[in-house]
Amino acid sequence: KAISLIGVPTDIGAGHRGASMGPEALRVANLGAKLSKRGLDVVDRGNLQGPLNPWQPPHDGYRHLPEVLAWNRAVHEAIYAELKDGRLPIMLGGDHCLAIGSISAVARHCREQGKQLRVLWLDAHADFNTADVTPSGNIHGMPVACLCGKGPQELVEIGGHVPATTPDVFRQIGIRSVDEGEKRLVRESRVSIFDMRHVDEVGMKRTMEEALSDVDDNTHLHISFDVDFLDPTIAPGVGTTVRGGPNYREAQLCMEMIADTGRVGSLDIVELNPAFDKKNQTARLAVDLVESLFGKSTLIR
Ligand code: DIR
Ligand code: MN
Ligand code: MN
Ligand code: MN
Repeated sequence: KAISLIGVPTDIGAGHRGASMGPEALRVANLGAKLSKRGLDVVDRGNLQGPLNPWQPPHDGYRHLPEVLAWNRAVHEAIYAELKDGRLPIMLGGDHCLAIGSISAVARHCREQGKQLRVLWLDAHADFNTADVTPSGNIHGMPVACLCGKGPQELVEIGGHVPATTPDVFRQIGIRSVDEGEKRLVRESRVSIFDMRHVDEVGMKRTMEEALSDVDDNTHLHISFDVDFLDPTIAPGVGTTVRGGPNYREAQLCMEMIADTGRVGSLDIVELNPAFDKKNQTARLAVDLVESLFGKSTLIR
């Protein structure tokens, strides 16, 4: 399988500066070489370009909306072009607002190809805020809502088709921080959430069996991997840590079970923030987990 790495060096949607350094941290942790070693044909396309972070307060409930739009337009075009070329894009973020561009591109591709789209949203947060309920105005807390048609018109329309996706394509795993007003929105949207209480009660194995239960031969799996999904004791290099996330073994099992489906079609690695990290350990952990997502196992390959 041919893989394209696409760096998107921006923290435009985040509440802390530094996710803009994520793409280079993943390269320094040898992401490309480790995937090549697994027999994959990997090309690093370099970085997309976009506006600098002006670090302004919110306007009408959104921080940096014009800049978020510019970056996401670039992401949409780049990811769509790779998929059209038959390649598997890995977006190296950057903050999670960029999933609006990447997933709208994947959804457009799936519509054209008649594929069933499933998005595995690995995150501590539901990212379902809107301007009315956001506590921060940070658009990295809003991508799932935007993709489902709840958000500023420019962002909601980014892939041409409105809404880009519907809530039923999402399977959210690892969730343990949902804001006050966001709780009602996720309940009303009926997006499928396997929160940390669920993982505690039934274990990661059954959680993943449930989350992957309707994956079939016609499914395109998109993985949106917010690194704050992981417990902060193993992954300190993110801006918004939330205690009580999956440990190393649970995260490995999650990735291995996704790999076993053989249906991974695209991936975002987002919210990695080297300014909070120590010796790039969180980037190295993310690379280790992505190797498992692409089939690395203890006894076979
Ligand atoms: C919080 C933080 N829910 C917000 N969100 C995220 O500001 O909307 N942090 N996604 O990574
Ligand atoms: Mn997120
Ligand atoms: Mn998060
Ligand atoms: Mn943040």
